[in-house]
Amino acid sequence: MRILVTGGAGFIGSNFTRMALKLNPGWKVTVLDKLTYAGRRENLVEVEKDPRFRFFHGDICDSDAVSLAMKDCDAVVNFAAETHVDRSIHDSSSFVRTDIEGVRVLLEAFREGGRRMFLQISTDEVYGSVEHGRSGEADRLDPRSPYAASKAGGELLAMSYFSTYGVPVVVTRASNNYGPFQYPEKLVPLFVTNAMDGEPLPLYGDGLNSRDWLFVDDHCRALLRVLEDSAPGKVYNIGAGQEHSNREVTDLILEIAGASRELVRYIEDRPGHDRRYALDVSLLEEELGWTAEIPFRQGLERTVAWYRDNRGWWETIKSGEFREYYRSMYAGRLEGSVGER
Ligand code: NAD
Ligand code: TDX
Repeated sequence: MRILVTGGAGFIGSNFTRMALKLNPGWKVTVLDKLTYAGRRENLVEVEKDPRFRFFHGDICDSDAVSLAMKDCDAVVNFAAETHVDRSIHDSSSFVRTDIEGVRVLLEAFREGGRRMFLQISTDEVYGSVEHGRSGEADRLDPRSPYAASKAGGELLAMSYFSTYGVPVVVTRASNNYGPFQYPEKLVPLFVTNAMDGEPLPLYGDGLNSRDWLFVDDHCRALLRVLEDSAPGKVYNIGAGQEHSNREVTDLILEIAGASRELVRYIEDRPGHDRRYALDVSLLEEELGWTAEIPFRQGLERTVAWYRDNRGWWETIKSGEFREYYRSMYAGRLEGSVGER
């Protein structure tokens, strides 16, 4: 099988590419990536010399680039997206463009081919905030940030190609991922690297919003199961059932990294901040026999160890474009912040 992995130079896409090539000697992987601020060629250095791997630098909204990269591919796994909620609140234009229009361009090219599967990577954020219980695949979508709304648009468009043209689309909705190679704008890598540098850990609001944490390898294994055995038209939740408030995540990071609680700062909340996400993953477990294997503490220990061993990777990022992003996002709010409650 030759797979096109779009967004393969990002966090989950690069972990998936490495795992797919390692576990499937007969597979070939083509990556198409625009290399935005979040995409990095060095994330793929481990597979760079593998003859089964090839890389195209291009945009999923560019139909010529997409046709070229998709040539000879049996399946597409679309990770390519703008992915950070805070950035989408500041400016949603690139989110609508990549996360919806980009999906349309991919689907149009895919339709021509008689190919096996179009796997659209979506998110638990499409369900919106769930105060009680767990979201099931048939639940109503209620996206509440521009990021979540764009992702919902992308997956609904993909599913419409299944209903209308019989394109073999499958959608997966994963919970919050963490692990090696995550760009340090997201909670876990930001707090791990700030803790290592003795910088403040800026918790939004009361720090009691909670997420369902999934180690990236568990997510990638689930996606391989879906690629192998899912029927077209299916939607699967992917989560580990490991729910923790942001305060709990912060405490564990501080403990594992050996940093002081005095670094914790409570800052002004994210607008429209979803209180809780939690997924029912029984469909994936029952139909495809997948379960999450990595407990949260173990995954976080592996993550902290990776950031400790790969300081150069994140120091390069944090000294570039990121510096201005961080200043504009956090400087004012940190001025009015309070310490441990
Ligand atoms: P990321 O931001 O680390 O990587 C995104 C990648 O997409 C980057 O390599 C970037 O260069 C590329 N990209 C962006 N726009 C592009 C375009 N127009 N054309 C081609 N490439 C483009 O993201 P991630 O955390 O690895 O997320 C991957 C996918 O998984 C996304 O679709 C995201 O919505 C979804 N997801 C992420 C999480 C999470 O917790 N990180 C959870 C659920 C779902
Ligand atoms: O500085 C911070 N302080 C803070 O308290 C940051 C960056 C985050 N938070 C909070 C907000 C959330 O409650 O931590 C939680 C996690 O935040 P993010 O890492 O920004 O993730 P989230 O908004 O939950 O979205 C993530 O999971 C679903 C990914 O970014 C999405 O791409 C994915 O679809």
